[in-house]
Amino acid sequence: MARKKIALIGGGQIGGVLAQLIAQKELGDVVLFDIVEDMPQGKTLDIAEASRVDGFDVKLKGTNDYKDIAGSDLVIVTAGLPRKPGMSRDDLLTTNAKIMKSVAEGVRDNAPNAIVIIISNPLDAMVTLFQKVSGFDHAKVIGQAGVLDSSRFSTFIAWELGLSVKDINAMVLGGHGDTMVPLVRYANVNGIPVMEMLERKYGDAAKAKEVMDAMVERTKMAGGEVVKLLKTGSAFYSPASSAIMMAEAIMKGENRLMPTCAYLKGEFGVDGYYVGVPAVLGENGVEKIIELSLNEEEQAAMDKSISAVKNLVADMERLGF
Ligand code: TXD
Repeated sequence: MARKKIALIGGGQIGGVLAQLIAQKELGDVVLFDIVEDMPQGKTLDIAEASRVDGFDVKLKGTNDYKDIAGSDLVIVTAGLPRKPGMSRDDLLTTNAKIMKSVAEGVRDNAPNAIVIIISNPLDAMVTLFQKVSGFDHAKVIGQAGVLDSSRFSTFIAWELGLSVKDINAMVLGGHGDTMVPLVRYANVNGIPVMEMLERKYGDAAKAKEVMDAMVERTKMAGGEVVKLLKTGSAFYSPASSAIMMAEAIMKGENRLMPTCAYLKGEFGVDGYYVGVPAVLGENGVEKIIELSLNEEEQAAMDKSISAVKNLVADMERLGF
């Protein structure tokens, strides 16, 4: 089997961890691209020099030239700037949209057959823009948010129940913002509903609901919680790990079901927008979108989140993208 090639566009905090994880898992050869000179070359050299110790054997190349991504099977994009003090949301949207446009052109012209995972924020808008500029098949351009949001939710549930996180299954859908939708009813411990476990623990349905509400709230604010502690920059280990789970499903054709920012053509009552939904990821990118039956409350939360995504995309279009 020919060796896979994975290009990482953006060699900052997340890009660096992505390169290390891909190498350690031997998912493919890595090209780390950034506009900052020497930095991606330095990071890939550093990671390569751990290969003897870690026992991996892949090629790693740092570059400032898009030509080096030619032939990539997968591209993961983290290029973009975080919000700085005094910067409005529109300012950030304009800055990152400009960056994403140039990235989409670079990838389109040099790696036209790649499947693409976008991580840059504001996520739902950046995925939309990348697809529009590249013209790539919708199923081959996706965004990472839900895997991380779900992992955060699962972590909090595991801590609360005093159980291994390995047995927790929980999903967060919708846009990657404050309106995201943690699906409480579907959250389970190896099939047993989490709410049932909480009610057993507290012997009181109202208290169980209160505890769950707090975990839902913490999940929605989890990105900000990390930002506040780090002081500079945002979460990078967990976003990188989450994108790797998606990358692995695609590279290995695993057909794994995970919450993915995917393009909807009528599913969940949405037509023509990228939204976080359960999707099957395999060798062609999105193989299938799984439509869940949502109750009234869940559908209302989903509708709210979808309209936040629509507003974000409208803002981006208003700014000329
Ligand atoms: O789950 C999620 N989707 C997210 C997303 C969780 C956390 C953070 N999320 C977002 O990912 C975050 O808001 C940022 O938009 C991206 C990347 O986060 P990271 O922490 O890696 O940011 P860095 O360290 O600032 O790295 C960004 C790199 C940096 O090295 C820049 O030089 C580079 O992007 N950059 C570019 N690369 C290529 N091309 C262009 N034009 C470019 N401009 C900047």
